[in-house]
Amino acid sequence: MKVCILGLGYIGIPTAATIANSGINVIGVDPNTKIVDAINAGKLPIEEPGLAELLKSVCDRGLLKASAEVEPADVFIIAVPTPMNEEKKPVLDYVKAATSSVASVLKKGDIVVLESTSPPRTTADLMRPILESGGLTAGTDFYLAHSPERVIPGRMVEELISNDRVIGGINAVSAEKTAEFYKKFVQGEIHTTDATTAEMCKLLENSFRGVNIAIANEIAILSEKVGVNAWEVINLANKHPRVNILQPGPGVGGHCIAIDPWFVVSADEQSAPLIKAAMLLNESMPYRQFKRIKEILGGFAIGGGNSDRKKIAFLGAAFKPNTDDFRHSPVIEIIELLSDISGAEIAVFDPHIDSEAAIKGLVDSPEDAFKDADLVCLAVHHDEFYKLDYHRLFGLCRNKRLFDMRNALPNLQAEITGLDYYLLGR
Ligand code: SAJ
Repeated sequence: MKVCILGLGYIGIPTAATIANSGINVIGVDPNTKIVDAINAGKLPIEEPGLAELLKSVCDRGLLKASAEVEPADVFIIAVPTPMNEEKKPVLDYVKAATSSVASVLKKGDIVVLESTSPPRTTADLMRPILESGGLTAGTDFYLAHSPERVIPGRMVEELISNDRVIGGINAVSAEKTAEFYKKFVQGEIHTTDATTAEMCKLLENSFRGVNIAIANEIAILSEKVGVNAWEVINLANKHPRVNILQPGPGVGGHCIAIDPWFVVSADEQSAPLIKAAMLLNESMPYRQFKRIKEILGGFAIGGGNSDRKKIAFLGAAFKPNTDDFRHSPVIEIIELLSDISGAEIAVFDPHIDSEAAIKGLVDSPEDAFKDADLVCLAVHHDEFYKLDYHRLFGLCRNKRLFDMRNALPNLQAEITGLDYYLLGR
């Protein structure tokens, strides 16, 4: 058996390595030759625990190779990006291009699976005609399905095997054939359904999470007005056996929870007012933190002289803890607001992000961030940030102020003399 995976990103690479590790020959395809060369050299272009070792092992065993060109195979998995445009509409150009590549080498008996998170009816209405353009019929000559992934960055290698999978076929035999393939490397339960139900299932998983985070953020906004601690309110509410409210934060980043629910809204805006309102609320959080920072620092001298310029340090810029991924990071949005409007000096320290990354003010050490700072913002609760020597570091600041956006360091207010401690949600 040979498997061809189109799209070597945060999902394509772990999926290719996991399938190859089950003894199947895999070819990974990506137009980005830098990624192709890195994979063929057994080098991982992304950060993910355990994946570098797995990738090297399957490359050394000759089970995985990468190419810029699609090749004939028995199973094709499309795991290309499905971003959103400025109007919050899905962009399916990469799915169309990958599907056309597959159509050029498709033969009888092949299985084609879309893994990319896509609007409802993408598999049945967009992909099927492209794949049938060579004269083969989907569902009989070849099999077509959608199988969304649910892995969480940081646990991808483990979850790709252990998570249950939903597999939706354009007909029953497509679902069955695709399920048989996934059973070769998935230990979780396989749930079969139709392709559009599988698409909706994925979108609603992330919409549910987005709405849950939105209510946590709304509780934070309310708590700041009412004068209670949102983290305590939520913690106590969650003692109820049937309540599970997630955590507030400076915004929702990444390319999943920040985007997928908009695919539901774009399917029929009138039918999704709650999801739309939740997404807009989450998107308001970065600006709210920018305003809070301005309040804490008593406003900013717009373009003022050196004595007025404030230095603001950020601990973390990634979109979530313990990852190097800063795509759609709300912290980046806050930094851009500060840089554009306030003329503040910004320093950002994030141990997970490569020092060459295009982030304004990125510094190599916590000392460089804390030195002469007027305010330190704990923006991402990376594990490393629970172990810093804050007594020494705050001694480097011009003013000892901490804005804790993640309720990560509440104990510091009692431990560090003269520290002004501010908390998102209080
Ligand atoms: N966030 C909060 N509060 C929370 C949890 C998260 O503000 O309580 C923020 C995070 O800081 C981050 C964003 O939301 O900015 C997204 O975080 P996440 O923990 O949801 O991480 P993702 O987007 O990498 O993973 C989600 C997961 N979906 C669900 O849990 C339903 C994952 O299982 C999916 O595979 C992934 O989306 C995806 O690729 O769809």
